[in-house]
Amino acid sequence: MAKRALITGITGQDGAYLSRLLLEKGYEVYGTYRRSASVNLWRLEELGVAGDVRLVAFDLLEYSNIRRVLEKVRPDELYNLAAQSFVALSFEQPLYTADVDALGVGRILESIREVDPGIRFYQASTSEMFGKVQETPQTERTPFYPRSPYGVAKLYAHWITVNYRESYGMHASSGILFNHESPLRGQEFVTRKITSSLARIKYGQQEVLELGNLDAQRDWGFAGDYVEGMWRMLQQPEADDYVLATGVTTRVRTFVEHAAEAAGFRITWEGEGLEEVGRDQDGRVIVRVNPEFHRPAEVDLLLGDPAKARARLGWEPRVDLAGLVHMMVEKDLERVANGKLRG
Ligand code: NDP
Ligand code: GDR
Repeated sequence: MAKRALITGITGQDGAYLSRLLLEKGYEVYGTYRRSASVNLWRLEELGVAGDVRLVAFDLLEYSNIRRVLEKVRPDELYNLAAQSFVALSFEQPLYTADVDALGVGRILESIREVDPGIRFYQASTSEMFGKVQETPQTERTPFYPRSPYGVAKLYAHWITVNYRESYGMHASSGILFNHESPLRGQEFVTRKITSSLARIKYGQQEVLELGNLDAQRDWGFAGDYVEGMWRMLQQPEADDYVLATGVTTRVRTFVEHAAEAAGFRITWEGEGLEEVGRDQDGRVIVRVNPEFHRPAEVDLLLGDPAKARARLGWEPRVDLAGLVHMMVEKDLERVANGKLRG
């Protein structure tokens, strides 16, 4: 009999890639969406899987709803990808973020415990939990020091997952995933903001790309590779926690330079701090710093060590930064050319 998976947050970036992967593996895939005036299925549509997943209305804020969904779907595996995932917004909506990203996970775990403790559970933990640098590269044993309400909420979610595993013997794993991107990334995140803006600038639909901290360093991988790691975690005999990362870190400004080059621009930086601008080969300012995009507290450097995932799960990232940048820029150029820029 086909295995049944329930993916929360199926309308997001990772939900789309994981759906495709599980469908290819022969799973019956159920996915949760938030009921609203217009449900956002564009990512599932772009991957050609929108018609193959079964959608269920669900909200992490409502315990009774979560419990009924579990009773109805009775999944073998539950991947909790749903979250308020934008770090910058968490400074504006800290309590909402905690309710969804922290308590929401407690609600799911309680529901699993009551409905069927045999359901295998994946929690979408994050490198944001490392926050202020304690050591690099960061591993499963690096101390946490979150720097945003999002990171703090995700830390609760991480530990409550560990706690249910240890208290009730549940197969609950936490994937500590470093930033992973794709052409399906939301445009509020810096990589896609860069690639979509440069594509618009290229076609004369935007003048300047405005950014915040150009010196933040991130370990950026490809989302399609990372969902494979999520699935592998749930196939292990024992549940555990794993870092997924590439082991390479890059500054935001370097990402801008690579993306600009892929879009046909050559960037030269000029000025310092809030006055810094990036000019193209014709001397036109196409990148500018806007303090509005700086955060009250920043995570300066993320660099992960995926050795444990490599050794135990046989997991390797396949797409490197250059491949990722090209994939994203090419797709956004194509979308702008066709008048179909989404996300
Ligand atoms: P997205 O922001 O693209 O997707 C988030 C999903 O969560 C959307 O489907 C959204 O629905 C849903 N959602 C938000 N709030 C609620 C709620 N209250 N109830 C139910 N569903 C809700 O995130 P990603 O796909 O990039 O990330 C997936 C998960 O992995 C998230 O938990 C994120 O925090 C975590 N993560 C992501 C990393 C990354 O680099 N991408 C790295 C590490 C962790 P809607 O479409 O209705 O808004
Ligand atoms: P992050 O991703 O906060 O790491 O969280 P994001 O792409 O938002 O920021 C990365 C870095 O770029 C800097 N930055 C900007 N960021 C945005 N969004 N917009 C800008 O204009 C800008 N300018 C500079 C940021 O300050 C930051 O340092 C992502 C999310 O997917 C989380 O859900 C996930 O848990 C972590 O990655 C791992």
